[in-house]
Amino acid sequence: MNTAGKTISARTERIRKDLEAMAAFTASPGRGMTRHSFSEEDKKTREYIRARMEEAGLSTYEDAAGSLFGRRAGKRADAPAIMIGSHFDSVKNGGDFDGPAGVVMGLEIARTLHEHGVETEYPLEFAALVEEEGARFGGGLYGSRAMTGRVSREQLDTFKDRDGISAAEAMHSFGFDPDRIGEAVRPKGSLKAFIELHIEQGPILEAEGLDVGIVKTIVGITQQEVEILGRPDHAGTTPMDMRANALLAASETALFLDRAAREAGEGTVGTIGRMEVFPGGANIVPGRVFFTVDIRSVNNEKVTGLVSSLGAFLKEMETKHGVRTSITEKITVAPVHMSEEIVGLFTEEAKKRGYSMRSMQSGAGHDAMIMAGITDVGLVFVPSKGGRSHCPEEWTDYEQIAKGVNVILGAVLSLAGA
Ligand code: HGY
Ligand code: MN
Ligand code: MN
Repeated sequence: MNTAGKTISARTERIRKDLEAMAAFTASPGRGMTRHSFSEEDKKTREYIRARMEEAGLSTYEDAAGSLFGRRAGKRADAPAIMIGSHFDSVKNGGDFDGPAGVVMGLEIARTLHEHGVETEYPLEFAALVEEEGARFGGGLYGSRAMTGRVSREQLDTFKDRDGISAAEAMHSFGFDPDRIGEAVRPKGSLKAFIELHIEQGPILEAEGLDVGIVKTIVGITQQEVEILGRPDHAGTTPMDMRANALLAASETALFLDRAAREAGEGTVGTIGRMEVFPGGANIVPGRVFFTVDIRSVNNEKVTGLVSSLGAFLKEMETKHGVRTSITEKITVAPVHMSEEIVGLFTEEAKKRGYSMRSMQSGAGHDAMIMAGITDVGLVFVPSKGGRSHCPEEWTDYEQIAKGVNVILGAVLSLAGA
């Protein structure tokens, strides 16, 4: 979209500067990015982002859930806002781009509009969302779920980190009152759109040598937590046929999930990403095992079907191994389709700028899939080097990010009535 006849564009060096600065705020220097919500690293990152928002002329605020926003007024003060951004927390030992690339996209758009003195009809809100990964409290997509009324006050007490600190306690330590979580809900009609840029976290764009991916669908996701209770016994004196070995039941369940996901087809995936064995002694038969389950598919029936067959399998494990099992749902989101209008605007802008592109499905979850519950959403992917993500090797060239920013900038200028 031209502004007074000229096409305004992002500046790569500012994108690089922001991402390099934020990359320093990690709890695992030298071993990738570890930035849990409401941590020291969160605080440093949040303050860095807030400073850049204010430099870009935005008025900043934090909502009751702890997400940070920078607001840019539009000519129509009471018009619904266009929200632009992503999350700034990370997985453990993850990469520097998953989340922050989308937050920096927002900062760069805000700066570009500011320096060109662009006025829009609609107000804009640039978002830096917390706890999308759920790496600290489990479940995830927390900032967007809070805005859409999908975080209860009770969950803030029950969702705990590995040290037993609840989300409510962590929020409190950061100056947020968990009792006010309901105030984070965005009133119906208060948003015109939610637009996110994200790294692809997969191999397609790089393999096909494309500049941007325009996401049409995000897969359905469920994350569950399983506990298997057997009996801790002496590893030397307990005969093999007299054991209630929780790890054996857990191991057979892992093999079951892998097989069932492959057999489900349609790109369905099932993963056990975290497993903890207790009491964890070399000479003790495992009495308790905790593990996470992550199941995704573009076909929601595959997700629900896999969850129920997993539950049935756990019951079989109870009989076979003399253990007790429990399964707790942390989050479940159905597949989501992006706004056709916004997909069209992205496509048009990419064409105008001569960028190569393709439409895509996202196997990763994003805040956009939750925001789709209250407004139109759009999501642009930029390539991931080697398709890698959620690891220190995660990388996207800054010029590639700039192209994604330009595609969104053009769409925002159209949507916001510049
Ligand atoms: O798990 C996901 O897909 C995202 O990275 N939170
Ligand atoms: Mn992620
Ligand atoms: Mn992400």
